[in-house]
Parts: sequence; structure tokens; C-alpha cells
Amino acid sequence: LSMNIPQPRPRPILGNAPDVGFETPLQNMMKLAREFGPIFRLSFPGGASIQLISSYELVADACDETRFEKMVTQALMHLRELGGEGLFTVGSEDPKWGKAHRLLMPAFSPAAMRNYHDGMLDVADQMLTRWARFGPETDIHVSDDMTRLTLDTIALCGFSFRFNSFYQTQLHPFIDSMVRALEEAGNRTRRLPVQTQLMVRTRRQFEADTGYLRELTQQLIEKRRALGPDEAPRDILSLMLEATDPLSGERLDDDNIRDQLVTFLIAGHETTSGLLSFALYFMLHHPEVLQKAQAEVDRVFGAEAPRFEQVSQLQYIDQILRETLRLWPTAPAFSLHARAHNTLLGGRYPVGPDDALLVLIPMLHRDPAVWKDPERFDPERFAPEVRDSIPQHAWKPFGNGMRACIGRAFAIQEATLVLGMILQRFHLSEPEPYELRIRETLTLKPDGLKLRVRERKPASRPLAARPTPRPVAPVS
Ligand code: FDE
Repeated sequence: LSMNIPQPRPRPILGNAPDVGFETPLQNMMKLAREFGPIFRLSFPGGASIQLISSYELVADACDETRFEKMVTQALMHLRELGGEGLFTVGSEDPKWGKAHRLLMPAFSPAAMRNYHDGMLDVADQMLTRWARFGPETDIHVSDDMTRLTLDTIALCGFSFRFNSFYQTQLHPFIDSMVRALEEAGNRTRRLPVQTQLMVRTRRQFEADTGYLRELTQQLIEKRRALGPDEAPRDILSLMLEATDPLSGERLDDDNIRDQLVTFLIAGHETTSGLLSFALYFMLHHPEVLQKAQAEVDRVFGAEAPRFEQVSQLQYIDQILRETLRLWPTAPAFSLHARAHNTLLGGRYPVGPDDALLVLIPMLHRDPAVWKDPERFDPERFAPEVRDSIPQHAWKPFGNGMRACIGRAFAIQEATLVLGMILQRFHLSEPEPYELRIRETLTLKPDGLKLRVRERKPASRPLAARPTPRPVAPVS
């Protein structure tokens, strides 16, 4: 028996665009889900419509890859202005996806993470040194610093390029352009094309921004090509330039490499930066969690610089990250559609290949059918003894199946290492009481979160990092 799918009352021409809004679309959709239930429809200017699903039952059904697959929606088409035909924005049937996927997989396997350890350590150390120099009375703007960290890390590990964000007071212009362009790409989904046509200044800015992103990445490729064979570093860029697809024997062309670079810079830093920021937020607000994590870090890292093998031993920090991604998955939605005419839940909801299904991950992660007391932050949900009882599709912060996040191991490696290093070195506190406010771009982050840090046991740090003792009496 097929059921009607509810929809908030659409306005003439604008449809449900006003319900979604521009500032906090995701949080508005979460509110609508609480009101309209686990499946509801929204329609947009120009006739596009989506069905939002947010219960475990529906999402698990839609994650069956024999019947459903990733859909390149209008929103993703707008993103192509930035990410071109990179992994994130092409359809699975496009040979460009399979080719780049096969060619790039080895660079993101758990084993490959060892190659990135020194780069991750290098950037994290820059941030922590800066924090130590600022001392305990300076406010640290968490999201800004996490963005510096994650952008510098993916660029250094991936392309041996240094943004040197911790040596500048302003974020790199690349970040400004990327953030503005991402925001505009998102806004275009909620406007009529003619509206965008009329916004001349916004359009010019968008063209300038996307042009700059392409130019900077193009330069990266050209500079690398100019290097001799023994000067070139071994990194993801060298893999993209040299490796061949095991199936077709072909290489990636330069345009596609450029698109992949932009894609990795976008996908690899905003999401991971948000993850780190939310994790710090939760730890600041759950002192018992912070304490337990710090005890683990002391046990595993001791006072030494962390080694690669030690990072995966930070079990409890891994639980904190998983629980953080449950409540605030920083890439909060993904799109699916039926491969052919099909139904959800054995005939209850008929859906065709043209119907876009949007998985609202934060609502899935709050389904009371799976999660007890879902709003409560509790890393024990992911303790090794109980983790296996979480149903397969109940936790999806990295998306689904073959189109799931290729950067998962990279993001977790980086976030675990960085949280570990922060706790190893500092006591954390908040300069003032903070109430969670979430800022949305393509991703989510805690807006305006601030942190203060005080160094722990400075004597146990390696000698080189210790300040030279001051003479007791002035030397005359
Ligand atoms: C992807 C992804 C996803 C899916 C989407 C769809 O489906 O549409 C998701 C959900 C995600 N991803 C998530 C995330 C989170 C975090 C933290 C991250 N992520 C991170 C990262 C890093 C890096 C480098 C990355 N990431 C990347 C990526 C890529 C390239 C992609 C696409 C894939 C395909 O499609 O093939 C993704 N990522 Fe992520």
C-alpha cells in the first residue's frame, strides 16, 4: 500500500525555498524532519524536488546499492563550478569516476597513512607551538585554527605545498575564495536561475573565485612538472601525475588532476576542521570525557613526540570522534536515487530514478529506534565491546557504499593525532560560557567557539623545546 509523502505548504514560484532559507538550511531541514516525520518532500524554484529521509528504517533500505545509488543532484552540479569532474561531483557511470577512484584508492588506504605521519606532525606542531607562545591568557578561535591546520595538512601531505597558514594573521586568500564560492554554489540551489543571472556582482565574484582556485591548482601542477625526476616528492600529486588506472591503463589528464586537487582541498579540510572543532567543544563541555582522554594520551604517547603506530592505540579518542560525528556529522547529507522504478520499504513509498532522496544524517543519527537518549553525548556508545551491536546503516557520517568517503582513514588519522597532541601538551578551558551555535557552509562548524590553553608539565618536554633559564642575577 503506497503512502502519501508529506510536504510543508509550498509558496507560489518559490516552493519550499523559504522553509529551507540561506543561513542554516540543514538546521531548518532538521526542524522540518521533527515536524513532518522521517520522509517528507520539498520543492524548489524551477521545479526540482527532493525527498528527505531520516529514519534508520528508510535510510537502511535506501543504502541497498543494488536498488539505489549516489545521485548527482542540482546542488552537486553547482559544485562542479569548483570541483569540476573530480571524484565528488561525477556520476558513478561516468568512466572518469571509476578511473580516478581506482587510481587514487592506494593513496588513501590505511597502510598509506604512514606516509603522511611526518606531514601531519609538522603542521600540528606549528599550531601547538603558536598556542604555547600565546600563553594561557589568549583566546584561541577554534574553527579558524582548525581550518588552518586541516588545509595545511591536506596540502602538505597531498601535494607537498605549504600554505603556511600559521605564519599569517589572515587566512590564505585561497580559503576566502573557496569559502565564498562554496557558499554561492549552495545558494544557487535555492534561487531561480534568473535570480542568479540578475545578481551581477555576486556572479562576477563567483567567477573570480572559481578562476583563482583553478589558477592556483594549475600552478601547483606546472611547478611539479618542472621538477626533475629525483627532485619531485612522493605524494598524492605525484601519484596522480604518474600512475595508470589498473583497468584501462590510462592516466588522468591535467584538467582532471586539477579538478581532483580542488576536490581534495575542499573535501579534505572543511569537514575535518569541523570534526576537530566539535570534538573540542564536546570535550570542553564534558570534563569527565576530557579527563579520560587525557589519561589515555599520557599512557600511549607519554612525553615523546607521537609515532605513527601509537595513533591507532588512542581507542578512546577514536570513540570521541565517532560520537562527535554521530551528533554533528560535518558533511551532513548525501543524495541517492533509485536505479530503476522502485519502492522504499516494500511498496510503501514509490520512487523513480528522477526522485532525489536526501539522507539527513544528523536526524538518522538521532533515531530513537537505534540510539538511546539520542541527544546525549556519550562516547561509550562506541566502546569496542558494544560497537558491534550498532546496526550497519545507523551511522553514516562518511556516506554509503562505493561512493563513501575516500578520505575517511586520512581524516581519522589526522583528527586522532591532533587531538592527542593537544591533550598531551595542554590543559584546556573556555574563556567564557559558550552555547553551541552552528554555522553552515557546505559543512557544519561550531560558530565562535573559543579556547584557552595552559601548558602541562613543561619540564617533561624534550630539551630543545624548553626555554633557556634566565640568569638569577643580572650579569654585569
Ligand atoms: C565523499 C564523502 C561523502 C559522500 C558524499 C556523497 O555521497 O555524496 C561523505 C558523507 C564524506 N565524504 C564525509 C566526510 C567526513 C569527513 C571528516 C571527510 N569526509 C573527510 C574527507 C577528507 C578527504 C580528503 C575527503 N573526505 C575526500 C572525499 C572525497 C574525494 C569524496 C568523494 C568520494 C567519491 O565519490 O568517490 C568524499 N570525501 Fe569525505
